[in-house]
Amino acid sequence: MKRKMFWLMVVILALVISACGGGPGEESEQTATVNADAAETPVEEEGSAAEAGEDTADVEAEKEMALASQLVVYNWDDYIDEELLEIYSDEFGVEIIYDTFASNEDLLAKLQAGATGYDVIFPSDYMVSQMIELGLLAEIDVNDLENWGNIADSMKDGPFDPGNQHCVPYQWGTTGIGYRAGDPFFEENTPDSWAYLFDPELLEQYSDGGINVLNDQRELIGAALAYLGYSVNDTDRAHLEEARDIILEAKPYWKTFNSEDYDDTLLVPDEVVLSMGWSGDVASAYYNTYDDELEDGNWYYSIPEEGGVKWVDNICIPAASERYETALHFIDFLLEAENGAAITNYTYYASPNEAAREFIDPEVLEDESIYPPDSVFGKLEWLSEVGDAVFIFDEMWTAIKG
Ligand code: N2P
Repeated sequence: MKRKMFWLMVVILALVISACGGGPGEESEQTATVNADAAETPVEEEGSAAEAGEDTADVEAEKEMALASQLVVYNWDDYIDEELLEIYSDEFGVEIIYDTFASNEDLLAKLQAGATGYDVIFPSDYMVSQMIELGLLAEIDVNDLENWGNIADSMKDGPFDPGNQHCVPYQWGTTGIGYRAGDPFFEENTPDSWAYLFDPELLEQYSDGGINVLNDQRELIGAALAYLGYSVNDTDRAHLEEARDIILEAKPYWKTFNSEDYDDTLLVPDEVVLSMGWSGDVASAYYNTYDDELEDGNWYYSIPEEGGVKWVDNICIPAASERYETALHFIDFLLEAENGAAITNYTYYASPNEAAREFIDPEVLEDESIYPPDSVFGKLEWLSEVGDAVFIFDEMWTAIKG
């Protein structure tokens, strides 16, 4: 399903490169690096639609006229059907500069380093609270969003952003283990425990085939904490050191730390036999290796019995954005039912958009690795902000990656 979009990505790439005047040398294949320079692009004046008068058509027209000519969107890798960006650009005449990040911490570091060019970002739950505290997010009023009613009530008003005063939910999912179904070892053994990532005795048996772990500190340390029987949000230094130590013991058995393109570059081409992974990325590897005759794909997903992480990613506007109205307009566009469905049909992550359900592929809605049953969902924890313990997590992570 993803491949058919290839031509489109070529078009978008051309668009992005031209927007960046040829682009800096550090551009990745599909995205352009956007930095503080983006803020130097002249921003068209944005006005309030309400000023236009009572007539709705006038208000609509005024809204469109008020849109900026460019919008800089910063998202997780491979996390939107890029055809939507093209549609938005064509329909509203807003050029979209699209860039991706690998983890919440990378996103935070970028904003803290003073990158002011970004207009729309997609942090996870715990990072939303952290960013609110740091004053990095603009406030929004969900009543300004025509499509806010499309979002399921159960996904509104999360504890990380009470009243959705800053962000709206984008996609949600879980963290678990992807494994190659046809591998002889996994035909006999289902990796239903984090031991498959951390126990050297088990690792000895299949690590030759290759193992990938997420290059994400809260996720990897969280998995180790869950394996040890602690909460994924534990902040006790001794427990975090224990987690660091089992990670360091297992690390020699791991081939890669990749949380960006691992589904396409490691799972689909069978470069590994097991990977810590996010639900939609593993589901994507499953559907992208699907064999019509066998009626099966190569990659299965398992949520370890010790439990782990469930998460929700959000769409927010950085406080430093100079294109607030346009960013809000784009967010509203993403909340349209058909667009919410297009995102899930592409990413294989679950949608918080209730109205989108009727447009989501039935196989996706029925797939329990994407929409887990309550019995599984209930034993998972949300990652929460850890306050000053963030420095202990950083310290452990430096030791792990060193
Ligand atoms: C998509 C990444 C999903 C984000 N490639 C996990 N929070």
